[in-house]
Amino acid sequence: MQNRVVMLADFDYFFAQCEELRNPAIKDKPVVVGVYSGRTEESGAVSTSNYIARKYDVKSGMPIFLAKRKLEGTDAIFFKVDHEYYDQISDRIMKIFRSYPSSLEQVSVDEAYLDVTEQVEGSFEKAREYAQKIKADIKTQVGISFSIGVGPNKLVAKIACDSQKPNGLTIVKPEEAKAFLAPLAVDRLLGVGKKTMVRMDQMGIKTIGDLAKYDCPRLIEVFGKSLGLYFHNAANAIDNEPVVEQGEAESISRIGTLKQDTRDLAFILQKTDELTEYVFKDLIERNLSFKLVSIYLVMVDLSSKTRSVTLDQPSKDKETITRNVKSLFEKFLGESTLEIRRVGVKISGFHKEEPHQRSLTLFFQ
Ligand code: DCP
Ligand code: CA
Ligand code: CA
Repeated sequence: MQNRVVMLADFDYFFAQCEELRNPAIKDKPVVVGVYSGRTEESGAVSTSNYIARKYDVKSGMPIFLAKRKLEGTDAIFFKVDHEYYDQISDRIMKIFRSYPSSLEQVSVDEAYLDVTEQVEGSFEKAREYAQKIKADIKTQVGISFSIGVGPNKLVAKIACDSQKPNGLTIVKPEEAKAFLAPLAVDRLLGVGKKTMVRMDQMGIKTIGDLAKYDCPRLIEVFGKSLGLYFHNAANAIDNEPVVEQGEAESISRIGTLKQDTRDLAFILQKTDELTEYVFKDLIERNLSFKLVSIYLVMVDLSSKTRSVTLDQPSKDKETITRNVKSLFEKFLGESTLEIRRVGVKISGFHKEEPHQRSLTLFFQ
């Protein structure tokens, strides 16, 4: 069997790069994009930042006030996340990816795998040119830069991509894959979290190379058959997962924080109406109808609850969402006495109206 050539493309500092794209003048300043909870000016967390801000040790997930402190005295610019805009940019890039005759698997808003084996006839040299062409095309057509990792499978492509950012192009040939992974810490492998890492450390396994050499039956004893085998294979750069387009999302949802904790229905519905707008927009774009409407709540004590209602008939209607969200909240408020902190709206149970629409569009592009 011919070896596969798999690429992972991961957009550079994505949300912040999108902001630079629409305000080119900020490109040489620290740029931070954050989610503001809306309670006070400063509360919230950093989603991402450009590489200039990263020099000041700003990191994703960090509280915004801390990022502000680290950037004190600079001309840093802070933005509120604008998912709608980032999704648009992402969709444009994914659409161009899909126009290349390779299989594509979008894994998140800023990441996709491409299997280009046939296009490059299994050659990693040709893969380099191919990757450069994709990068140049997107740069001219959309204006976004990204990093690409190329490897014999998804696992190696992903780690290759992470090893050189931003604007990286890292190629790991099949015969180099094991040696490429060997010196890296085990937690670079998907599925090795903190707990597993501690356990492996106790077993004398620190690097992926240590794991690759470790007795496989013993790994199975410790981690169970499927996980043990997965670890053994992954460490040996073996991964046969195909690149396949994911099915449509199974639900569409939005969550938001209320400006204050409350049990006031009108106040809550003001927020959920806003969330419903976004949910409904996604629904229209995907041309789906739904059969299930749910609400999600986080209470002041941080416990969370969901409530759902199944419709008699599939619906495509915004009013159906609004009406059911309202009655779910009315009912819920009658059952609980706690104040509510965060709320969410979700629709699911999708029916697709025209199942072939997408492949047809692809065909006629
Ligand atoms: N993101 C977020 N909160 C996090 C991590 C990420 O909201 N804790 C969002 C913002 C990022 C996007 O997801 O732009 C993609 O995440 P990545 O991990 O790929 O990070 P970036 O694209 O920002 O940077 P990099 O250049 O390191 O890929
Ligand atoms: Ca990224
Ligand atoms: Ca990413």
